Amino acid sequence: MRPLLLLAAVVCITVAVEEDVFTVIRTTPMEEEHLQLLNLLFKEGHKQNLDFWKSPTGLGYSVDIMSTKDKIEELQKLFTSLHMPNNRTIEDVQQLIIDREVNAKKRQEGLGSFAKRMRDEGGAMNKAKYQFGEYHGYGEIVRWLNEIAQEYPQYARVLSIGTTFEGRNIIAIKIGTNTSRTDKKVVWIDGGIHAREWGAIHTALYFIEQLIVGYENRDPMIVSWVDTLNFYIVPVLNPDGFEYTRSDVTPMKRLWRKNRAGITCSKDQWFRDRCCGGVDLNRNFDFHWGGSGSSDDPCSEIYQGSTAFSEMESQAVRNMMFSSELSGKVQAFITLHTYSQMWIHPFSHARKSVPEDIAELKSVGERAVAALEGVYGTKYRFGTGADILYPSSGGSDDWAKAKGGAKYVYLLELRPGEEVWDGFVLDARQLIPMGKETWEGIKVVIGAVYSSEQANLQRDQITQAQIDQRTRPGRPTNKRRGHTIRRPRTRRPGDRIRQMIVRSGRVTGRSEEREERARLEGEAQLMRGVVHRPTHRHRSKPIRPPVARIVTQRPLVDSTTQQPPQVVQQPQQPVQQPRRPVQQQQPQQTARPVQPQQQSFQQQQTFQQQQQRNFQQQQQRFMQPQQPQQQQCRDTSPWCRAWLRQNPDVCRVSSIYMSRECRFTCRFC
Ligand SMILES: *[C@@H]1O[C@H](CO)[C@@H](O)[C@H](O)[C@H]1NC(C)=O
Ligand SMILES: CC(=O)N[C@H]1CO[C@H](CO)[C@@H](O)[C@@H]1O
Ligand SMILES: [Zn+2]
Repeated sequence: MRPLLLLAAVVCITVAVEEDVFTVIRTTPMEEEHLQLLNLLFKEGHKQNLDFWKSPTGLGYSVDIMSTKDKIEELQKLFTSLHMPNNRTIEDVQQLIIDREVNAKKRQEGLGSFAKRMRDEGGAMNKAKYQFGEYHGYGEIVRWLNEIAQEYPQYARVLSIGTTFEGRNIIAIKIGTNTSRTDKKVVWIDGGIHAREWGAIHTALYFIEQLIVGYENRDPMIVSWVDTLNFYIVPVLNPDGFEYTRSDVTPMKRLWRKNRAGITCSKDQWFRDRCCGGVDLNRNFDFHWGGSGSSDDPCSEIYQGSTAFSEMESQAVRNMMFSSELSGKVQAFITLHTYSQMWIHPFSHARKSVPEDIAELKSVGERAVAALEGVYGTKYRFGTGADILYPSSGGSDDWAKAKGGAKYVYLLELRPGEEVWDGFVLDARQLIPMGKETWEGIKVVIGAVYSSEQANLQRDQITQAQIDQRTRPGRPTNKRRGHTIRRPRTRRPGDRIRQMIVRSGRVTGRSEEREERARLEGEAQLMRGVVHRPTHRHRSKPIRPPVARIVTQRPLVDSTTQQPPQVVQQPQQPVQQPRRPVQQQQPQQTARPVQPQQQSFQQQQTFQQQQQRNFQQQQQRFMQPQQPQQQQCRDTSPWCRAWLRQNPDVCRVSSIYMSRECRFTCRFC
C-alpha cells in the first residue's frame, strides 16, 4: 500500500509543480540597507528560486524578481515591512506568455503583415521575406538568412562561426560588397547571447533587413557602408538556449538565460526535478573571468563556466574575432541584450574603469543615444555596465575591447525600461519601433567607423602616391592597407604615439589626430588615479596582440554592493588584511601590474565570505523574524502543507526532511 501512496503523492506533486504560478515583483531600494538586502538576494537568491529579471543597480532604481507566487508573497511581506516600495507587476507570468506570444501570434495571423506595410512605404523590397514584429524560431531565422544570401550573393554570405553543445550551427551573415574580400574594416553585431532576450534577436534581424533594403534602394549612405565595410551579424549567438526558451510556455523554460551545456538534474526532497547547469555565456569570456558579478555555482543564473572560454559559443566568438578575416579589423562590436534601456561601454568588470580611448567611445555613444532617443523619445542611460548596471566579469564586450582588439564596443540593453513592467515578455507590437529607434543609434556608430575609414583610405592613397614618387618607377604599387608600408623617413618624437595608435587599432595617424590624442591623454591623466596594462599580458601571451589600456580611478573594488569592502574582524584570515592599505598607497602600479588583481582577488574572497555571513545573518533576521523556539504556526511552504495532506505517512518516512524544511508549517508532525 505504501509505495502506491507514495507514487500518488509524487504524481500529485509533480502536477502541482507544472502548475506553479510564477509572479514578478518590482521593488525599489530607497536606503542603503534595502540595496544591501537586494544585493544579497541577487547573489544567493538562485538557491531560493529567485530569478532576477532586473538586478539591483542603485538607490532609486527598480529591481524585478520572478519566483513562485508563494516566494513572492514572502518577499512582498519582507519588502513592505522594510518600507520598500513594491508592486507585483506580473501575477502570472505563464499567462502573460500565452497572451503575448501564443494568442497574439494567432491574432496576427488574421491581420495584414508587416510585409504589406513595408510595401506601402514604397521602394524596393528584400526579396527574402521575414515576418517582422513577431517572434520566430531559429529554423525560420536561418532559412531567411540563407535566402538573403541566395538572392544577393554579391554582397551577402551566410557562414557558421561554430557549433553549439547540442550541435546547432551558430549562423552569421556577412554583408559587404564582394563577399570574398576580407581586407575591409569590420562591424560586428550579435544578439541572443542570453536565451530569453528575444527582443535582442529581433533587433539584430531588423538591422540585417535595413542593410539589404537600403542597398536595394540605393540609399547612398548604406551603399557606401556596404561597399567599404564588412558586417558580421550573428542574430542568435546562443541557439540552444533560444530554442529551449521556445520549447514551452512555462516560465522555467521561457525565461532560461544560459546555454544548455552540462545540465544535470536531480530530484529534490519533494521529488521535483531540480536542474542546474548551463553557462552564462556573457560571463565566460577571458577578461577578469571569475571576478565580481559572476558565480562558480552551476545553479546560478550567472554561472561563469568551468574556465574562461569553456563554452563552444564563446569559443566561436573568440575564434572568429581572432581569425585572419577579422583580426585587427573590428572597428565596432555591438552586442544586444534586453532589458533596461542602457547603452553600455566598457569596462563592466569593476566600477570606475574605462578604456584609454574613452573620450571617443563616449562621444560616439552619446551621439548614438541622442539619435535613438530622437525617434520616439525612448530614454537610455549611458555609461559602463559596472557604473550604471552592476559589475559583471567575463563579458564579451569587455573582452572584445581589452583582448579582441575592437574599437567601438557597446552592449545595449534594449526595451523595455523602467516604466513598462513586462520585461522579457515584451509585447510584440514594440518590436518594430524598438528596431527602428535602435537602428538610428547603430547608424551613428557605423557612421563613425565609416568616416574614420574614409579618412584612412584617403591618407593611404596620399601616402602611397608619395611612396610611388620617391621609389623607383617600376616598383609594384598594389599594396593595400593592412600590409606594412615602410615609410622612408627618420624617427620623430611623435613616432611612439603613432605606433601605439596603430597597434591599438586606431585608424588615424595624422598630426591633428596626434594632438587630439595628446589632449585626451592629458584628460585621462586628470581623470585617473592609475593606468595599468591588463594583467593578462604578463601572465600568458594572447593569441593576437590587441591593445586596450584600462583606466581606473581607484583600485578595483568588488561591489555587488556599492560599499567598499569593509575590513572585518576575522581571525581565520589574518594574513591578508594588513597588506591592502600599503598597496593602495604605492604610486607606481604600472610598474607592478599584477598586484591590483591579486589584491582585488583577496578583497573579493574576503568580501565574498563576508557577504556569505551577512546573507545568512540577514536571512535569519529578515526571513525568519520569529524565534524558532516559539514554534508558531506559519504556513511557510505550500509544499509542506501539500506533503502533509497527500502523504499521511510522511512524518514517519521523511522525518528528517520534515523537521528541516517544514518545522514552521501548521500541523507539523
Ligand atoms: C572580389 O574580391 C576578390 C578578393 O579580393 C577578388 O579576387 C575578386 O576579383 C573580386 N571580385 C570582383 C567582382 O570584384
Ligand atoms: C504597475 C503598477 O501596478 N504600479 C503601481 C505600483 O504601486 C504604486 C503604489 O503602490 C502604484 O501607484 C502603481 O500604479
Ligand atoms: Zn542579457
